[in-house]
Amino acid sequence: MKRSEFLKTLGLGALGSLIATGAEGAAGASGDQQPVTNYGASGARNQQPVTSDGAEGASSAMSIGTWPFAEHTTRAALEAMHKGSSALDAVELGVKICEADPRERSVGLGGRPDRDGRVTLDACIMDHLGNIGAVAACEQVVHVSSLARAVMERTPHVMLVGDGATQFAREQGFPLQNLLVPESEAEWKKWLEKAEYQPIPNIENHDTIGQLTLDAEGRLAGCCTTSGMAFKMHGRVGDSPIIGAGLYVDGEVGAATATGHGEEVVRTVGSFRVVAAMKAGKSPQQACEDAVREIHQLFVRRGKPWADTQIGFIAIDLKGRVGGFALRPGFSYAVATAKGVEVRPSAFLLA
Ligand code: SD4
Repeated sequence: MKRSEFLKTLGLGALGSLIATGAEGAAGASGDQQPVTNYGASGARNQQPVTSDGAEGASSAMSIGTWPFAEHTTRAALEAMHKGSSALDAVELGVKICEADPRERSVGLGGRPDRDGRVTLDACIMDHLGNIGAVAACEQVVHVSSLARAVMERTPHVMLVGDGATQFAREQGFPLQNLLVPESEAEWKKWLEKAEYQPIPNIENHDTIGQLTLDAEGRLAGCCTTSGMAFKMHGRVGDSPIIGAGLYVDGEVGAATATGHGEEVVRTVGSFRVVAAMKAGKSPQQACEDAVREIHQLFVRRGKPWADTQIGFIAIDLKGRVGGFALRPGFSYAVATAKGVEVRPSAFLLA
């Protein structure tokens, strides 16, 4: 199956067509694809932060999360905070819904396997005080977000990987189970037919959940959890469990999280970059846009193609302002406030 057809089968028809018409690889090293900030098909700036002045959210709980499935996870987090949960408890509760859902094939149970057919999960969690925990390349544990939190709260360390993470999970009473569902196994077997053994990022394989919460007491928290890039090399770790890359929270400023091609986000310490920009006075929206532009500029400087790549950031600040921005079309994120829950198509840099 051609890549463009594969994309279509995954519901990314427009992207498949784009690639089919030769857009794939058309830009990149030559730098002939100029960045144009896109705010929607009309070209109008249709992606505004929840408020431009930060009036909303200053004293009420809210949550944002990557991709449409965050509609449910942010709603759950918000409801939990309305009942008194802390931002940290709420963000964990939210992402666990996604981890437990076998239909979400990029997070937790049902996540797509690596090229050896093994489902390995990455996650990290951070609170407003700079407490952090992470697990990477962890097998057999559905709720790696909770395991990351256990690393944060019950060990002297900040990250456990591979067998060590699973061993810790066992010791802590986490149930161990097979995470490979038949649908993911079938997809992997299909992939094996061609088995392109290059670690090429497959934009069709995105969908990590990064979620951020702000509670009524002004505490921020964030969590990022994923099965990583589908059919990655065994042992590969992306940005999602790396504090500063896939997630960063500064309790005095704001928080950011990333999705997409993890290698590029690690290279640029993406989420920290977004929070640092907010600390320097940028709005969450401006900070996300700056980070994506800087990533794009680095692609150009390195002479690397970006046509096959997707990267998205979302951010929130202490005023309750939010932002989201992506390199390419197709990214969306959910925003849950007292006014309701809304899934927003993200603005993007390159058509
Ligand atoms: C990774 N950032 O492992 C993750 C994958 C992802 O949208 O977010 N895809 O690189």
